[in-house]
Amino acid sequence: MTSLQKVCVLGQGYVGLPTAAVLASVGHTVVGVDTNEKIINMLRMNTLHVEEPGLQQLVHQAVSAGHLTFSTFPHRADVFVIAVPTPVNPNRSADLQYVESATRSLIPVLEAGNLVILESTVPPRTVEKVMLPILQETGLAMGSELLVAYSPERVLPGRVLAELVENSRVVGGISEESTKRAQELYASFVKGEILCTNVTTAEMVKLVENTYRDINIAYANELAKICEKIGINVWEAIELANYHPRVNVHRPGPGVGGHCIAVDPWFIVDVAPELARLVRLGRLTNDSMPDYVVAKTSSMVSPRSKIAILGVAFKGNVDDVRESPAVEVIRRLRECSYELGLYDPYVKRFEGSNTTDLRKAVTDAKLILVLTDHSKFRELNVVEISKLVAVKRVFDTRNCLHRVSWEAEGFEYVLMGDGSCRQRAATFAAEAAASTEDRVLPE
Ligand code: SAJ
Repeated sequence: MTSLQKVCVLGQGYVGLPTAAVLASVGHTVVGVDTNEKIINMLRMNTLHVEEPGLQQLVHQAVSAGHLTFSTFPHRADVFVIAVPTPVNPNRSADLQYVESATRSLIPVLEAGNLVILESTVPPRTVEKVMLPILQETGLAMGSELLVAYSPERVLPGRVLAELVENSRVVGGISEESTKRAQELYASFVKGEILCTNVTTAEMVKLVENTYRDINIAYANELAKICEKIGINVWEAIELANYHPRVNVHRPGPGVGGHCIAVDPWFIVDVAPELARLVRLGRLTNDSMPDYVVAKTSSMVSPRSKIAILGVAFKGNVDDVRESPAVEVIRRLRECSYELGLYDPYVKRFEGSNTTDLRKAVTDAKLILVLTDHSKFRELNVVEISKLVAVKRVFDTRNCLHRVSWEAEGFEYVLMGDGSCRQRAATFAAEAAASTEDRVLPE
């Protein structure tokens, strides 16, 4: 067990705030730092800007126990954890301005023996090329007097507190001492394994994970298009393939959203554009899915008709719309002059309008278009919806509704990636012909 430390966590977003709270909950003295004064003032009044199960209570407890305070600038400490955003520039290179400014803000407070850990997702060699030149301004010897490490956050929104503690953690320092000290800090709250490597490998590991997922989803999306073309159901094909002990094909959908998987692969492209061909193709394939959904939707319902959209969030059971493929589909359908009714029980408001009124969204709709796999959609009152819509037709891009209930109410159920309806009809016709021949031939 490591000794209790004074820790400054820079960036109080969906990773920084939970990390600060968890560190404080095991007894470290933590200052949560954010340059956004509004956020800090809210946190001081115990109002959280991040919605995450259990977080409100954990922050409240840590603050009440005197282990967690908030500030707009870093204080002297033993350890500094940087968890700031790393968006992607319009030209798809990484925007490292927040990593740079957070690192720079440490210069006045750093002392010999301190440890600086970066957790933000970054292109490989960011610590070496971007942070170290700034940190050298302290005059401290890098890796011996000032310890520096990288450890990627790998938590899933909605499960952040559990995953912060339970997931394995990768830690890579610029020196052995840096790695060791960072490992000790994480060992104070991580129950999963702590895996040590060098700093640049640790940076790459995070990108390897999210890009694996992006390419896998791109493969599923490509399969969906192919299966539609050849008349089979991609969901069934993937499910059966996944029975193989070494196969795990992901799920097709209207595209990949969120601030991680839709962004991180570009950081690999950033460092080796000429080599990252598959990575780029995966990204482009997933980015093409909203177009595909819009084209299929347009073939089902004519412009100026009303479409009810179920789901605006980038994935199921979250209220986050960042990079959401649903937002892209909505934008394009509006451009094509469709009237849209939006329903999302998590997002609640989108572009200034209420999205919690299901009745309003589906009334007079000629199509129900499902774009997010919220679990709540399986419990929808189909009987009531069937009385409100103008045409009983559903296009499910996520395979997340209870198909039988919708078909029982007379809905035509179109599942993205399922070309089997056409094929089934052809199979029945062929079977009928074959059975006639069977009867005729022996005689
Ligand atoms: N999606 C599919 N098909 C699938 C799985 C996901 O279309 O089979 C879509 C989702 O609907 C969503 C997008 O992909 O639009 C991303 O969702 P996600 O659940 O795959 O990932 P995130 O962005 O919520 O979180 C990921 C996680 N990384 C991995 O699972 C490898 C998380 O552990 C990381 O901490 C997080 O990125 C991050 O911060 O990088």
